[in-house]
Amino acid sequence: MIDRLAQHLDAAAMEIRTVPQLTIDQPDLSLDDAYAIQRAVVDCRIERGATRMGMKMGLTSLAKMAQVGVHEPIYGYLTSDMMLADGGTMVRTSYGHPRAEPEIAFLIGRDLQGTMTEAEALDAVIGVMPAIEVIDSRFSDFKFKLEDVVADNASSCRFVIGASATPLAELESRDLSLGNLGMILEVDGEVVQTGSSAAILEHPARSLTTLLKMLAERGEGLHPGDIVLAGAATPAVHLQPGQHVRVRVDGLGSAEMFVD
Ligand code: 0L1
Ligand code: MG
Repeated sequence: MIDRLAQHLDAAAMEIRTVPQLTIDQPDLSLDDAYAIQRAVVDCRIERGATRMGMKMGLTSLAKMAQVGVHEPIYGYLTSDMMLADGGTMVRTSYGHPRAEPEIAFLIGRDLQGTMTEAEALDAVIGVMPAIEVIDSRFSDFKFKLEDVVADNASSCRFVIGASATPLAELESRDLSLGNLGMILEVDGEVVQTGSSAAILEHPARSLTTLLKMLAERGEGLHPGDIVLAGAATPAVHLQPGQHVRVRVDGLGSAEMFVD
């Protein structure tokens, strides 16, 4: 069942079509099943030549939870075929119904696994970057239950990371707190969403330790060079061809992309 459902979701992504929620036909699908399907979906990408680049946390803010009606954080994998260079262009018609959201990303410097304090996790962070996450659900109308969206690799689609990683010590030396950085999402130069990094599980470091705890439950962890998207600070906005999208984060700079 796991492989069959993973291939079903992978084919939907490849063929740019939506499918009914898995939980309609499989009402007893467990969260463990869903994470196993997710892993198999990612393996399909890896078999096509993509490489693992890190992890994303999803549904880490009240605004995001309210937008989709699922009320607990989830994680997914980032792979090389999802990465878009800063200032790069994404083709709208290659995806079903993509949306963009403003995020903060961590660059991890050493192996991390298990339960730890936020200070311990941050000690392994080389730097912090502004990021855009583009999400795209394989389910019609972005409607899903927790198990569906986990199986669908947390709606992963594309991501853009800002050009430079700011060390945490540098932020502190400028009297900026990672836990309360202003975040703006702009489309065509107009501000369409504003938020704060405090919306990300109250502090992005909490998103990192929550991810590590969830990964440890499946015997996994983070590795040097991993990128971790901590989660969005605001609801996501629909993307249309011709748009220029930029995320600005206080003290971290910006990340931008174009939609063709
Ligand atoms: O990155 C996210 O917060 C997305 C998680 C999945 C829910 C959604 O598709 O918005
Ligand atoms: Mg996100």
